[in-house]
Amino acid sequence: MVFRKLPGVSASGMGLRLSQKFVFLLFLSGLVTLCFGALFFLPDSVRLKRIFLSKTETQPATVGSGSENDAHEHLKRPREQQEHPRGMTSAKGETSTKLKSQSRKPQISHHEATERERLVGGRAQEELTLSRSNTESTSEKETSSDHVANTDTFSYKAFQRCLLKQPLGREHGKPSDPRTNERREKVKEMMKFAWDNYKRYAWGKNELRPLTKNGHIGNMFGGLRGASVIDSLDTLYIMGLMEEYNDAKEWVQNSLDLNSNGEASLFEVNIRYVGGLLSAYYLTGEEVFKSKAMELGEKLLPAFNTPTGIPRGVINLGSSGTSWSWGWASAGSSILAEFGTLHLEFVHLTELSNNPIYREKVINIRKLLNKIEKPHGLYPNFLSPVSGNWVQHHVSIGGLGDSFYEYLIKSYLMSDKTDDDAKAMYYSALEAIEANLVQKSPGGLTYMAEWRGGILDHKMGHLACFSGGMIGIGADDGAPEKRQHYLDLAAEITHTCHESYTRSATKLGPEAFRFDSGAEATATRLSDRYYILRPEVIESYMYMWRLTHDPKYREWGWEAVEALEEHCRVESGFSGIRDVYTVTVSHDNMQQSFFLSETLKYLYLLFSDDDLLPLEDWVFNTEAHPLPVVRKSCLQDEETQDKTASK
Ligand code: DMJ
Repeated sequence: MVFRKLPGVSASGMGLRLSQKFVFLLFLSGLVTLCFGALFFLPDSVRLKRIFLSKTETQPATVGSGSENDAHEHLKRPREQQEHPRGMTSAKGETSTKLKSQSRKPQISHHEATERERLVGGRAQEELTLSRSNTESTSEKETSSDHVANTDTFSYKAFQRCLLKQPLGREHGKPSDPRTNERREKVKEMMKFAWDNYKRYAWGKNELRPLTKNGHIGNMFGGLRGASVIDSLDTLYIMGLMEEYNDAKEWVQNSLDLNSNGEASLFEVNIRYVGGLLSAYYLTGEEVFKSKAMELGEKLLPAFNTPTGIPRGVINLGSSGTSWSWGWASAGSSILAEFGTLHLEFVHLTELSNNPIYREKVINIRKLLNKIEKPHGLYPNFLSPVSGNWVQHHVSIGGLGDSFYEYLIKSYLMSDKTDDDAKAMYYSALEAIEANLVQKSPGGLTYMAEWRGGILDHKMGHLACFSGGMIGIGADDGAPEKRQHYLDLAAEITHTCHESYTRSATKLGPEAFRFDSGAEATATRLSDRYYILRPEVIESYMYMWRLTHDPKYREWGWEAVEALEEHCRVESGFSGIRDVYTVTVSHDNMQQSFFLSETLKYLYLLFSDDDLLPLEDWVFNTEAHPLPVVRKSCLQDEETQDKTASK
């Protein structure tokens, strides 16, 4: 019928001229291709897409899946019988063979170790659009036999014997000074209050909305739930809130469903969920945390299927394993603070599974970053996962860059000081930062500016305030002539961040503060005035206290407690505020999960003795989840002894 209306076309179509037939066929085939192509752009949940595409998409590598039993079953199968991970390709990394044997004798007995049975736990990227780009494969194909867990399972007992000290100290870090103890008890009460309200109004959701008394899910975790539960496990445990900890554990056992099919931030899932579960496992020895961490870790692997092995920021947690770059990131790039903040957790995934793949993925990232040319020795925030080149020359120690630097020094510390590449990269990055970004304000405040292709932006984000603590913990391993200098620099930065708090009406710090147009550590833009219960300033107080025992850090921490109580505590939890410069506060109705995981934990540690989670044994991931130092040779010795004894 349609044809009849076209000039020169007969009703039957049989009378079409050859050229017209050709054009028509061309049009038809174009249409079919377009329809098929459109399937790729449908959400994974659409049935049509699953029918047409399910067989061809990438599958994650196998370590075991589903339940712990499944995982163990898988590990028992001989290598050649193991399923080939369909479509899974390797990063070009190589297994680190650098871990030197450095036997450090454990100072606690086996008995002491087992006796401590408990008493025995952002970036506002939500609601952002994602830009889809193709999931490429690395050229180097990985075979299943290259990356399977071997049958030696991790020995928790051997791990405990390799710790230098008891994780919770002799009296769970109780300070002898009664006033400090009272302050510590206050922080514990805040945690209980935050937790109880979360449990009452938002149980199983990701965060509590304390004003509207309901839960928030958001879209950062790809459909995973319970971010506040996972982020709280270790905080509850170290505070001795055992009833609450047991509720959290039970929730993980019975309700943490990892079979979601949504788009998640690789970074956020790693630091909160993987980090939180790993930490809970190492502190308690509960197998459920380990098996959930392993199951989740496996789901993150397809994000690394790019030509360079640099992962994309967003990953589908379902079987498709597709990954994307954030829509707001320049030209499909990956973000330094995201792909650079996987190392600690991934090393532990390898430790626990005996599967080298996790370590290889992050070593590959490290190698690429080490090799690539860096402007003035600096690491820009955006990198193409396709070409492996920088996409923009924006450098920041705050958002987008921050935890990459943190993970360099912490990787070194967590390796029992054997990871020399991490060490070298950290100290040369720090040198470049000092030479290019560290500034002194007219009023004498030391700060870290941001760098945009050589032009300085005299702004420091709240996020950048973690750097006081970072530079502090790295001071001792710097060149001998630089050690005191690093400690001084750490103290100066921490002082500046404290100033950003004291210069506000609420005594809480803004999201970003500036040092231009007459400003000194104050926000000059309305949009920078908010405080969302972030931990970084308090985190630096905690580290600086441990390093110097200067009482001012505990005083500053207490000022923050008072301000949080006065301005952020509401009837049903804690909330962020929209403007730190006015005491008639407007609340943002969100109790962030990192408030329970980081802010309150760091405060509690600040008022505890140093033997609660001693820094000789524990390294905190960027979400404040403690991960143990890996003492390779000690672990091997202990495991061999166990095997000999059991024969
Ligand atoms: C946390 O999720 C982590 O500390 C991360 O590194 C940065 N942002 C938040 C807290 O501010």
